[in-house]
Order: sequence, then structure tokens, then C-alpha cells
Amino acid sequence: MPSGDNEWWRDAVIYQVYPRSFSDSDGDGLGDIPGIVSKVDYLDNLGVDAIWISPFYESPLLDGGYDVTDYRLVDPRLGEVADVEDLIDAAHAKDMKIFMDIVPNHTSSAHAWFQEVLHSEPGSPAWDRYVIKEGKGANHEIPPTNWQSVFHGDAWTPLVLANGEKTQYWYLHIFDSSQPDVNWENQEVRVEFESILKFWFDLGIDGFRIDVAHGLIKDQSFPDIDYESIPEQELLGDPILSPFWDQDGVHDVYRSWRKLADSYDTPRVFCGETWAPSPERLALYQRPDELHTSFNFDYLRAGFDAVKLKESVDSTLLNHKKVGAPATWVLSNHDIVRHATRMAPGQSDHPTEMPTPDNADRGLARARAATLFTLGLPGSTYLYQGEELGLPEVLELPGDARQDPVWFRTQGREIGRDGCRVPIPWSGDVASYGFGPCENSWLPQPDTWEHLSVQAQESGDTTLNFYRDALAQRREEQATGDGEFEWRMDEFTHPNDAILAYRRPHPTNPLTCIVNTEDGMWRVPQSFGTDVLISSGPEVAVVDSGDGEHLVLGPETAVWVRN
Ligand code: TEU
Repeated sequence: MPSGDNEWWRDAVIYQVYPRSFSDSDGDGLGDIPGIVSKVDYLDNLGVDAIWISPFYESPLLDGGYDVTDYRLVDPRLGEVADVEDLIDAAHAKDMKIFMDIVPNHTSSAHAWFQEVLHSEPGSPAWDRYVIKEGKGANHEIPPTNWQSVFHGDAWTPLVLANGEKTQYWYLHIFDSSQPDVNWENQEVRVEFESILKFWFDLGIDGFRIDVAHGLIKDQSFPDIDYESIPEQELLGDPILSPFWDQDGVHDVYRSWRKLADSYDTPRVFCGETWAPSPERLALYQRPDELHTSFNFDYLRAGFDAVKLKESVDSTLLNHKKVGAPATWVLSNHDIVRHATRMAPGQSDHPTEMPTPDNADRGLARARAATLFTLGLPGSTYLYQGEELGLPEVLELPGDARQDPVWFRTQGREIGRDGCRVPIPWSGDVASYGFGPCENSWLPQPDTWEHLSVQAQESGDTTLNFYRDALAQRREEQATGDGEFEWRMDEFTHPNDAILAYRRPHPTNPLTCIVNTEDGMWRVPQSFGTDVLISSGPEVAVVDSGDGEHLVLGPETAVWVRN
């Protein structure tokens, strides 16, 4: 379990706050930093070790704050820098760390640097801070490459100057056209971002999650992509073997950042958002002189499928071991369908595909089982706000409420990510369910959320109490977190591909996790004992079938046993 030492990140449980949707202190319908400060006790009581906050920088909020205009300011709707200092103090007083989110791949088009481009001559030094190229064709009317935006449509937009003058040039935006990609070949860019990191580190921030960490460097030969030949390698709509993802040069950036992080008495920590094409490529980001950790999205794509989960755990542990880095595990975040909905039977295991509202109960049972399975694995775990309440994806948002650029860029063909960003229900029986002092919230909450609020789940056998219990046990148990791990399926008398069991060895207090992914009861072999520490669902029984006691595990249920 984590301690206050410099290695805390090797086995921490880190809770992601999406600030617009967490807690609104002033009633404008947008969550804010003072709102987060007011919930530090709640997070401490939940039992997490650190809080990661998605961007709260000054921003037009066209992509939820991942479009930054000033990296040293807080958006006035969300608070001010002094509020961040209060938050750091409040968290540190509870021995919790604070992570921010840095967005180095692109700025907002409203950022002073891009505005300087629009107000200067082609080829001026300001232009070199972004990826700007001449168009093809007789009149430069064809984009420089055929690259497609992650949010759909061309990844290039013609550059029109502030005075309305058209140019022969196009600027690159791997995401929305309001998010021009920064040119990491430019030295000034590198100096500026390190200075931004230093600004927040000096304020007391413990670390950064790095947005699109695998995307900074572009293949300077700017080749077209053969989209036809790579559909099966697509990940979330992006070809993962592409001239703008996972280029070798990106590692130089992180070697330099690591030096900065290590220069502090309490070294600062990084976690990369790295959609790498394979666990082998992912591990490269975590070499000892680079990032401390990276998100392990391969695991997130395994769904509630024992065979895929096993494969992902095996390859993750193997590849992380090679570089001496701890694994990270995550099941939900602000970009993907919430796992209580995604894991329901019959859903696509594609993390952003539109789900159907069927089988919600089984979705939640599976999600809880997956969570318990995850919390026992070696390494650190990320939780996404609201998963501890068992919140489902909200599917029925009206079109005019939606704000995700994906929704706009596909003219509504894809619903986008708003469904996992609906503000948290804290209390009461009418919207905004304690999210703020008023009834309004930037995305409407379903009118069925009364029973899902924190207040409603304070007592009894609720998902919130299940998370509290699991996190408390993870903290107390000596075998959890970083350390040894071994599968135990070879002890099954009747092999079954739908059951996984692993042990976290310890001389006196070993812990075993067993998960039954099937829709039926499963008789646990006697060698696993009957000493249940925690269960994800109600159906766990100790039975004596005449040959001694053994456990029987209910459908889609996980347990931890002392064994
Ligand atoms: O997401 C980056 C990313 O890799 C996307 O492909 C992501 O999977 C996509 O949102 C799915 O549709 C990060 C942030 O997490 C996301 O919220 C931002 O919109 C994006 O970067 C741009 O900054």
C-alpha cells in the first residue's frame, strides 16, 4: 500500500476529477476548483491516494478545456490560481497528491501564439511554433497530406489571416480545428512547456498526466496514410501506426522532462496518455529516465472477457517488468463509455461505440467484479469520478445539450463523449442533485439519479460502500500494490476459461482474487480456502458438499480471499 515516500506512484489509487462535472460552488452550472476543495474530505474518506484533475486552464472550453489559451491561468469560470493553491494544501493535509493535466500536443486557436500567427506574415517565426504547410495542387487547394482528425474530417484547415486574407497554407489539427498542433521541432516550444511545468511544480503540484503523450512528434516527411490497409489496427478511430503517433523522437522530450521532475527535493511524477500500438511500444515510455507511468489502454479494451483480461495482464506485466516500471490499470475515464454500461452483455467492447441501455443490472455487477479484479493487480489504478457510485453512461442527452466536438464534427452521427461527463449527483431528490446550489448543470442529469447520489448510497450495501471497503482493504493488505503476482488456474480441477484466479504472495498474509465472468454459479476448489475478505456481489457461499467446505461464487462476481 502506498506510503508518503517518493515511490508512492508505484501503487497509488488515483481518482480522476473532470472539473466541469464534479462540484459547482457558485451555481453557474459548471463545476469548479472551490467545488473540488469542498470534496477533499469525501475523497479522503473514499480512500484514494491522489487526485488527477483534467484541465482547468483558461480555455474557450470547446473541447472541455483540452483547448488551452493560457497554461499559467485558471479559467475564470473554474476559479483562480489561488484556488489551486488551496486545493494543494487541502489535499496535502490529508496526505493526498495532486496531479494536473498538461496539454502539449496542441493549444487553443485562441492562444496568443496562434493569434500571433494570424496577425503575421507567412513564414514569420510565429508560424514555426505550429505545424503549418503549403497546400498541394495548382492553387494550394488540397491539404498537405490526407491525414484525418481523431474527431473526424480533415486534420488540416486552410490558414486565413486575421485580416481575412487567404494564404497558400494549411495548419494541422489532429483533433478539432480549434486545437492547432504545436511544432515540437521548434526549440522555443520545448523551452516554453518546461517552463509551464516548472510554474505548477513550484506551486506544489505533485505530477502531471500528459495529454496525447504519444502524439507530439510528427514524421517530418509528412507521408500520406494508406487508410485502406490498416482498418484492423484502428484504435478509437485513429490508425495507431501513423506518421503522427508514437514517433521515436518523442522520447527525447520526456527524457528532458524527467530531469526537471527529478530536480525537486520531492521528485515530481508523470503519467502519459499513450495510446501505443503494442505493450512493447508502451513500455518504452516508461524507461527509467522517461515517464514514471503510462495509461495501459490495452487492458481497458479487454472488456469483461476472462481470456482477453488474462492476455492483457500477462503482456502488461511482462513488458513493464522489462523496464522496471509499475503497471497502471484503468477501466473508465472522460473519453470512453462508463464501464458499468460498457460491460453489460451484448455491448460492443469498443470503448467509444454507442451502447444500448440493456442489461444495466448485469453491467453494474460485471463492472464491480472487474473493479475488484483490477484493484488487486500489481501497480497503480485510476478511478474515474462517479464510477464509485455505479453511474451508467447517459445515453438520452438531447442534441442541443451535447458539447463534444465529436458530435459537431460528425453532424450528430456519433454521439461523442458527453454521456460519461454528466455532473455528479451528491444529494437530494431533484436536479442538480447537490452538484451545485441551483438546479442547472451544463449537461442535464437524468431524473432517475436520486438513488445514485452519494447521500443515497451513504449506508447499506451500495456501490459506494463497496468501493470504500475495497479501497480500505487494498490499503490495509500487505500483498496489494506493487509486487509479486502468480496465476492459480492450474489448481482448477475442471478447467474453465471464464474463471481467473491470481495470488498476491506474502509470507503471512497472501491474497487471492477469483473472478467468475460466467452467468452461472462456480464451485471454487478447496485449495483456495473459504476466508472471504470482500466480494463484488451478494452471491458468495461457503458450502459443504460432504467432502469438506468450499466456496461457491455467484455469476459475474469477484472475491478476494485470504489464501
Ligand atoms: O484524448 C486523446 C485521444 O487519444 C483521443 O483519441 C481520445 O481517445 C478520443 O477522445 C476518443 O474520441 C485526449 C483527451 O483525453 C481528450 O479528452 C481530448 O479531447 C483529446 O486528448 C484532445 O486534447
